[in-house]
Amino acid sequence: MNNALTIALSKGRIFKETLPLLAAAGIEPVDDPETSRKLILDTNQHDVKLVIIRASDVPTYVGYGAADIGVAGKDVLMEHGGEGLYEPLDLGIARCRLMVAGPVNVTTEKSRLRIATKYVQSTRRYYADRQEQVEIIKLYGSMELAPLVGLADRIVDVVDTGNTLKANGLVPLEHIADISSRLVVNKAAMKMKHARITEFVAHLKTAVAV
Ligand code: PRT
Ligand code: MG
Repeated sequence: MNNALTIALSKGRIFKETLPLLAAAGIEPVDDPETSRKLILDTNQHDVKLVIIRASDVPTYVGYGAADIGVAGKDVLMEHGGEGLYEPLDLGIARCRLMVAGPVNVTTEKSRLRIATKYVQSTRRYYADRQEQVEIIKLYGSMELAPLVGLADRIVDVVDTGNTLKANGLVPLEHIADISSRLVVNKAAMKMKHARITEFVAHLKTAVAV
């Protein structure tokens, strides 16, 4: 029986904050993704591999079963929709807030605001719930620039310290959701490798609790 585990992670804050949790489950990567160019990292366990991918691709890899398990921000999961995924555990890491932000001291009288964001689905849902008509402009990054050059009236982005908003003359205006990273598991893998995955989840749950 194939009981090997492939775990999908993104570089940067998620990788860094997931490392101690993996260590609690007895898993330690052999290479550091920040210095290695490898996209598949071996670990101290011969049948556990880490695949290093873009944060927004994690639900796709896990949903299709190319990875059994992954770690993804709730912001990313809300956009993806969660098809083919279980979300058994809030890891409480990479915390931030999904917010509407805009320029200081600007009162917009427009009937239809333009909102720049990479979070199109969450933005659409947020304004639909409030029955506000907005025009959504999809961007892939540097959302803070959009209001500065007249591309949009507001942005929807994740905010941690708020320093990036501040540095660009923007302020947080409305809170949409609290965000943290979640463990996601492929639904078929959960059946096929049930004992192994439940044991792994239990180790992480204990590590998160401390
Ligand atoms: O970079 P890439 O395009 O590959 O993907 P990504 O930006 O989604 O990945 P990454 O690694 O930057 O973020 C992964 C996850 O971390 C996100 O999906 C969030 O769930 C979570 N997270 C937590 C954050 C932040 N905090 C955060 N501050 N993601 C992004 N940011 C950005 C923020 O938008 C701002 O531009 O970091 C910048 C600094 O934030 P401030 O508020 O501290 O200035
Ligand atoms: Mg980033």
